[in-house]
Amino acid sequence: MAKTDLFESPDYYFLDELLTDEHKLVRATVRDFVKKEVSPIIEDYAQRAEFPKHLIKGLGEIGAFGPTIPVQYGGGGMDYIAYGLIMQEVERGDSGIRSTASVQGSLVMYPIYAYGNEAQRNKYLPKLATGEMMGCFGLTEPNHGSNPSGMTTNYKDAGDHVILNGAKMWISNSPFADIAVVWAKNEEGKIKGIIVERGMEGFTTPETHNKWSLRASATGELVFDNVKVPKENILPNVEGLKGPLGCLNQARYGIAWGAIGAAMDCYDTALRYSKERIQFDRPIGGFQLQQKKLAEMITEITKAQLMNWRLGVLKSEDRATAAQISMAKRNSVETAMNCARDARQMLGGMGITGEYPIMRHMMNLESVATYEGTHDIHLLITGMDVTGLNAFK
Ligand code: TGC
Ligand code: FAD
Repeated sequence: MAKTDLFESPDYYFLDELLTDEHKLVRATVRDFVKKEVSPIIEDYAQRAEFPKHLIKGLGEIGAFGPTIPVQYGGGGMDYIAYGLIMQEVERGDSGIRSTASVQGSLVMYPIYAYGNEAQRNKYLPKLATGEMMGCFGLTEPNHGSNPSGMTTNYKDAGDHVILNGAKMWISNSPFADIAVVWAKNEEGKIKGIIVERGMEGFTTPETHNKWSLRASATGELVFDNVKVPKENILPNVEGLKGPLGCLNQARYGIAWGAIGAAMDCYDTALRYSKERIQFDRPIGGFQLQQKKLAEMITEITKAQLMNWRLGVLKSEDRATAAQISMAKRNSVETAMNCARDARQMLGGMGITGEYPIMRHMMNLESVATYEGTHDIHLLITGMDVTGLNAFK
C-alpha cells in the first residue's frame, strides 16, 4: 500500500540560515526523492527483507554516490555540509538506503579516489557515481570486528598478480556488488586495499539472512579461495590500517548526519500523532508526560544538528579530527535511538506497526550503533583523545 509521507523537518534553532542556497537545493532534491520514491515502498521491502535495487539509479541521479568526489570523476564536487544533508535526508527515509549510499561513496569511491592511481580512478569512479557499478567494503572478519588490525585475510605475491585468501563478514551490499574494496595483509603484515571484481575465480558473496535490523539493506560475506587478483587492482597510495580507517572517517561523518535524519522522522511522526490522538477527551500532546518526551527529543536533535553543522564546516576546511568525527557519530546514533524509543512509546500500539516508520528506524539504528565502530569503541576513542591513554588494549 502506497503511503503518503507528511514529513516536516524540525529546525528549532533556525539552522537553515546557516545553509547556502545550493545546500538547500541539494536537500530539497533529496527530500523530494525520498518522499516520492523511498517512503511509499520502504516498509514493504523491509518487511520482505529485500533491498530495493530499483532505487540505485535514482540515488545516483540525486548525487548520493560520492557527493564530495571531484566532478571530473563523476562525483558531485560538493562540500561536506551538502554531503551531510544528503545523508540526513536519505536516512530520514531508511538507514539501509543510507548504508548503500555511504558504502558506495565513502567506502568504495573515496579509497579509489584518495589511494588509487589515475587509471583506477578513471576505470571505476564514473560508473560508481551513477550506480551503473556498485561496490562494497570488506574490513570486518568473523574474528576481527572492533579490532581490524588482527585481520587474517591475506595476499601473496605471485608475479603480475596476488593470491587472495580469507573471509570478510557483515558486508553491506556484498550480495549484489560488482566490486569489493578488500583490506588484506601480506606475509610481512603489510595491509593493502585490493579491488576484487565479481566473476574472479574463487570469489563468492553469500548473503546473510534473518536480520531484525537494516532489513532493506543487503548484507553478506566475502569469501576468497585462492583468488587471482591482478596487481593493477591494488590501491598503490596507502599502506597500513590508516587506509581503511581513513575511509571510516568519511562514512562516520555521513552517519552522524544520517542518524539525525532518522531521529527527525521519529520526532516529526510523534509530534503529529500527539496532536491527533485523543485520549481522555484531549490530544495526548496536551499531557505533560508526552510533552516531556517531545521537549527532550527536540532538544537533543537540535544539539546534534548544531554539532553536525559545525563538524561539517571543520571537515570542509579539512580541520575535523578523527576523534571529533567519532564523537558526532556516537552522539547522533545515541540521540536517534533515544528518540525512536520515546517516539514509539508515544504512538502506543500503533508504534509497533509498519503504518509508521518508527519501529523500522528503531531496529535499523541497532545496526548503525554497531557498524563503523560500536558505541563503546567511539567512547574509548574520545577517552583516549582527552586523556592520551589507550584503554583499547
Ligand atoms: P591504531 O594503532 O590506533 O592506528 C593504526 C593506524 O591508523 C591510524 N588511525 C587512523 N587514521 C585515519 N583515521 C582514523 N580514524 C584513524 N584511527 C587510527 C593511526 O594513526 C595509525 O597510523 P600509523 O601511521 O601510525 O600506522 O589502531 P588500533 O589497532 O589500536 O585500532 C584503533 C581502533 C580500535 C580505534 C580502530 O581499529 C577502530 O576504529 N575500530 C572499529 C572498527 C570499525 O569501525 N569497523 C568498521 C568496519 S566498516 C563498516 O562497519 C561499514 S558499515 C557501512 C554501512 O552499511 O553504512
Ligand atoms: P565485536 O568487535 O566482537 O564487539 C563485541 C562487543 O565488545 C561490542 O559491544 C564492542 O563495543 C565490545 N568491545 C570490543 N572491543 C572492546 C574494547 N577494547 N573495550 C571495550 N569493549 C570492547 N563491516 C565492514 O567491513 N563492511 C561493511 O559494509 C559492514 N556492514 C555492516 C552491516 C551491518 C548490518 C552490521 C551489523 C555490521 C557491518 N559491518 C561491516 C561490521 C561492523 O563494522 C562490525 O560489526 C563492528 O565493527 C563490530 O564488530 P563485531 O560485530 O565483530 O563486534
